[in-house]
Amino acid sequence: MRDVSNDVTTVRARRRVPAGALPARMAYGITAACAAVAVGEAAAAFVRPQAAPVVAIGSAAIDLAPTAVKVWAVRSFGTSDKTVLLAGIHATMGVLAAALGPVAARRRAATVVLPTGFGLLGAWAALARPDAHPADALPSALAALAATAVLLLLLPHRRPRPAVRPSGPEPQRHPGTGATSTRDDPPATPHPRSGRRTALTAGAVIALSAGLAAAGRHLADRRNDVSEARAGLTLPRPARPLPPPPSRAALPIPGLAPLHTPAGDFYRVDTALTLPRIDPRDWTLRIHGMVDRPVELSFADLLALPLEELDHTLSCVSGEVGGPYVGTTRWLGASLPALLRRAGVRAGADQLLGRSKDGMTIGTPLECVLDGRTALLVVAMDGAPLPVAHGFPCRSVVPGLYGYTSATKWLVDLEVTTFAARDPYWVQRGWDRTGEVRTASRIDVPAAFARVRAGDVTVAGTAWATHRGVAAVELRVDGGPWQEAELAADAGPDMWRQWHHTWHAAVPGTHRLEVRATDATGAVQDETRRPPFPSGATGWHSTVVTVH
Ligand SMILES: Nc1nc2c(c(=O)[nH]1)N[C@H]1C(S)=C(S)[C@@H](COP(=O)(O)O)O[C@H]1N2
Ligand SMILES: [Mo]
Repeated sequence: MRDVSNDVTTVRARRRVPAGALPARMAYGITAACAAVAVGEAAAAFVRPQAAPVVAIGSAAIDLAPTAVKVWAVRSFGTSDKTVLLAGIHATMGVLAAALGPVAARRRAATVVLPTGFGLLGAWAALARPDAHPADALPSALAALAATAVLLLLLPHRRPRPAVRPSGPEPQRHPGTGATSTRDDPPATPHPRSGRRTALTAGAVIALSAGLAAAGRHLADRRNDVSEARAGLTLPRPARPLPPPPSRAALPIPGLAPLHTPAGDFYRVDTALTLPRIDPRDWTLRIHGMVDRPVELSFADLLALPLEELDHTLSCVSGEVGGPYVGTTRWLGASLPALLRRAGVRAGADQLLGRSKDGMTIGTPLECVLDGRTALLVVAMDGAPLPVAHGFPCRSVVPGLYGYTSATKWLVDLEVTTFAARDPYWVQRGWDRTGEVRTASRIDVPAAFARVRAGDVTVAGTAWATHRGVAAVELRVDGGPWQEAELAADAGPDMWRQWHHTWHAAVPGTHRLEVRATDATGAVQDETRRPPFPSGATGWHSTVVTVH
């Protein structure tokens, strides 16, 4: 017969093995999470990058986030919003995994249940993507299996409890919390396995995971690399080349945003956590819906069409007054209205719905596309094929509208439809259907909070009322009378317009400069301060400078 007291001693002796067990178990939970993420990434390299569990969960979070959160994220983190989101997901997983370790050590079922929960969440998120296919669930499933396997490998195994509970001291309760201390309520009787050996195993798992994740990323990049295809593209010459803008459209004032934004500096706003990489040889565009003759184009077909150039200022509805989400470039593309005429738009249609490779939908009022403005299926900006981040190989551009209602990147499908039948992505989230660009103006020089010497001070900036054009810009100091600024030469209504003004700054101290523009219809820029949601920010940009 077993000696009960002896048994207790054995248990006590074994309890010393996982000394500092809690931190170790937390670390093992995190190790399991690392393995899961790595396996998920590696598997996604074979399926597709968007199917990696963390990316899929992040994309779902972007789609589900309330508008207020999205606006806040764009405002607070700008173009780094996606990095911040992914970091947040990894951090959350780290915390959950650290909790998982100790729980799984106590409750064996947790080694299966919790990773399965994570796997189901990832699989659901991956399958909920608009362009999902069943294999997208695979990386999450394998990730969950990896987590379970690692937990089983690292955590102490529970042994059958002795039939008679040893009559040891009563478990102590921590004062106030009611929680029982782990020391007195051992969840599991660990194998007499050396803590050091387990730690080594965990280290090996982490090293393997890092290697696997790096290999997965490398493979995914190689499998999805379109840089060669992009570099190998020869752009046809435009059938209707645009003359260069008048030289006096660009003012030589240091600190003023250049008339044409270099492609590398062009703002980027989209919901894509992984950039869609489309080989132009695999690209097709379907034009269908309420048309007489649906059209399907290959990329070669597109390049064979007469291409046009357009100097145009693209801006984002999420931009704050005076903010940076605006840029000007020379686009090259095929005429969108010409293609729509070829397809034959049926009566009653009022929306052109663009769909991107990653399932984004952007709806443009059809009348804006067909009213004579230069609406393009763009293949190049700034003299080179579209960068991947800006929609390679093809995007739409319709002057006069914010990007979210006109500028579908990675465009693969155009449906002629009605607003009654379909709400595009942003409209479903409460944003305005039309997205007409509001008149805006910005002071670039002097920079905010600059210190300037008393005397003549150059004030300069830019103003845009895209597609209507800018007729006047005025400036005032400390709420005084409005003074007309001098406009640079007009480079067309679809472009922003630079302006400058000489301010006789006589009085030392802090001064507030304000700007407002008037568009070519004679409407003065709206003074009311409104946030970007739901139809674009309004209000006058102001800046504070100190004269000394
Ligand atoms: N596929 C896709 N296209 C998109 C978006 C997106 O999220 N996905 N964002 C739109 C928005 S809100 C803007 S302002 C412009 C920005 O274009 P850019 O990133 O080239 O500056 O792209 C538009 N096209
Ligand atoms: Mo936007």
